[in-house]
Amino acid sequence: MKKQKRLLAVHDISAVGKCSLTVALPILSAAGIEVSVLPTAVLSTHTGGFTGYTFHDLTAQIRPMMAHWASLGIEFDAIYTGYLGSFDQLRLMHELFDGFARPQTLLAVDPVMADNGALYACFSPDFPAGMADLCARAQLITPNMTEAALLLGRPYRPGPCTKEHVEDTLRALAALGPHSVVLTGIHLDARTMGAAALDSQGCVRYAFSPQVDGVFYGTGDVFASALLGGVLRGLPLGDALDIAVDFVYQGVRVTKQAGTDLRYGINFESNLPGYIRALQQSDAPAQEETHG
Ligand code: PXL
Repeated sequence: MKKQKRLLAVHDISAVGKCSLTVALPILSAAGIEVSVLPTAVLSTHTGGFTGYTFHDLTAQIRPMMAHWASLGIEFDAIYTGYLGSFDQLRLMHELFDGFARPQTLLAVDPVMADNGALYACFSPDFPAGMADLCARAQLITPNMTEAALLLGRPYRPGPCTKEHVEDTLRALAALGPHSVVLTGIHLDARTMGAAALDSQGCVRYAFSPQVDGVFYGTGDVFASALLGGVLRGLPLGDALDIAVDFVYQGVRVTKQAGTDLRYGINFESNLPGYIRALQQSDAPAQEETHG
């Protein structure tokens, strides 16, 4: 039996409205990854669509938790950061990487901070530059098109966009430092939605699904978690991309069909068995051999 990979997921806990940790935990667990958590804040709901939410910041807990793990010699095969609420938390992520990134540790940064052309209201205009410094240390980043524009200090161009624009953006993001870049929320035409990946060899891959109208909260977290599950199982980035795009699409499709309140997030749970099957079918033969 292969050694199980241990991942540290650094996100907030939004108690209601599936996103961040309440999404990362079940999806990465379904992928067979051991998930440890570093909660950055506790909110009664996520901040999109709900009003009057509570927010309890956990920044003061981060350094003591890291010190305890270091004292125990705890190691992680991957560190996956998502929504970070402040410059203090960005600085602490650098400390986390300094202390826990070994040469083989996968550092994945999802620079959650913006969508639909706008920075989330809770962030100051200089936050994207701080996030870009964290992205520079990652092996894999997963911005949407708005976050990509902010990381690069370029104007946001609403879609549909051209492949030239997508690939120029991918390469500019890779020039910041990460080995691999996955751009989400790409429309090349009005009927499809998808993502594009630039791998460490410089190859570009696209994956698309039909466009479903509506604002679907937490889909960025569902996507990044599903992608990372595939990458940590040893799949090529392009195969992990196909699986993650389809997984998000299936969740969005059944949620739209059900007609439920979209603020609660998408029903990804119904297709977790399909996600696991897709991962198993794509497992590299070389990896299978090591199981035997
Ligand atoms: O899904 C990203 C996210 C994570 N955490 C919180 C959020 C959001 C998006 O709105 O509000 C607290």
